[in-house]
Amino acid sequence: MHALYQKINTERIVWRIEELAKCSVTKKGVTRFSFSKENEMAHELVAQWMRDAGMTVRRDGLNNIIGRYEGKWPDAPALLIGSHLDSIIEAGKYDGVLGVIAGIEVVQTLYENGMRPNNPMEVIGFCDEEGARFHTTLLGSRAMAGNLREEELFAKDGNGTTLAEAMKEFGLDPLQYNTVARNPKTILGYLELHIEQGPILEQMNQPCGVVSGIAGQSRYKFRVEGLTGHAGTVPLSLRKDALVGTAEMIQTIERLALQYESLVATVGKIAIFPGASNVIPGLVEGTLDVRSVDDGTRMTALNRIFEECEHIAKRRGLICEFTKVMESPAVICSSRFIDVISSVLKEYKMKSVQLVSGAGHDAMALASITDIGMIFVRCKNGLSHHPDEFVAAEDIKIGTSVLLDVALKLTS
Ligand code: HGY
Ligand code: MN
Ligand code: MN
Repeated sequence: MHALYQKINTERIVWRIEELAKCSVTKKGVTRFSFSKENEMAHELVAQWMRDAGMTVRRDGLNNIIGRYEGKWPDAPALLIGSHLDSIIEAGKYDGVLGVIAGIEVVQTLYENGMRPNNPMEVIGFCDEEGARFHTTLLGSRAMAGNLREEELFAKDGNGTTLAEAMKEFGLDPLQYNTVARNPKTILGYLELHIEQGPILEQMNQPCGVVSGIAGQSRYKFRVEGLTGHAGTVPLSLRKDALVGTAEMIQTIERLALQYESLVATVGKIAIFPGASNVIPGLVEGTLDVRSVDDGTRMTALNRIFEECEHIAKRRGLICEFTKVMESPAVICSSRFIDVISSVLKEYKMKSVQLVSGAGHDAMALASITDIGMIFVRCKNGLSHHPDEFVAAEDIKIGTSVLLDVALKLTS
């Protein structure tokens, strides 16, 4: 445990998390979409705290916010420490935010104690990891990894605003999106502290754990088209009811997913058209999210889902279309980072619990250009993507201190 453990200012971390939680369009939980007023408020606060921590601050072409703390070797590759500042709808306070605020605290602790690592450190607040607005997840981190596709600039939000238009409103030139890509030679690696968003660390009574890998994910949108009709006059046997057909498909998706140990599948969003109580639904639009640590399992399950949904559609006289929104293979964390994190956890007398993350993170985007490492922090009842998400101050302190020690071991 580094001598700086006592210098970590937990009150300041907790206060900053609370301040960011106020940057929300909803009172219930936190709702902070990318390229929104609330996101801008959060970025202004984070920029100030980065400056208070002795960092120079810039924003890149996708509105990722980046603080840099110079090391003794200014031209050496930088250690990136980050997470995301956007949220889902009615989220908790810690998802993403904890990793950014803890990263700032690591640098501020070094700065306030006159310490300089050999390598520079950069703290990054990614603009859009959740994809809650445009369904374009890992937007800022995939752009930084050079993997954003131009067609994604035309993804639309619920109001029909494209990503490109939202970027322009922020004074950004969408066509410059590819200037965000980082040269891998300038990066030592990427480290992310994140709440576990699951129950394992709590069950094992461990404040922190080390992530061994992140599940791959496929995100699709779908349309099921039938025939609108009068709810009072069309006999059931003659209907092409898009909603009843979708309901059968959703149950089939669950039945298929249950056949694969490591797989999860979720229909998280559906919209029914025309959406009147006395009209047979003629169209349903929705989303499908399928994940597994094993890419082969995920692809096999996806193909079976498409096949069975096609059979249901045919039998009911419906048209069913799935369109891929994004796909990210499972990633393995760097063994070097896993070893360093595990050794620090042992110094803290913790078991070095290794976990696979079912949740996606910006680290999976950065994995395509640099070594990645993730530290999980216990969260109450494993609850996340929920307003009651909670992390104890003591675990925040331990997690931030582990992050500090790991960062120093990697840059000294
Ligand atoms: O969906 C996820 O896995 C993450 O919260 N973006
Ligand atoms: Mn999340
Ligand atoms: Mn997250």
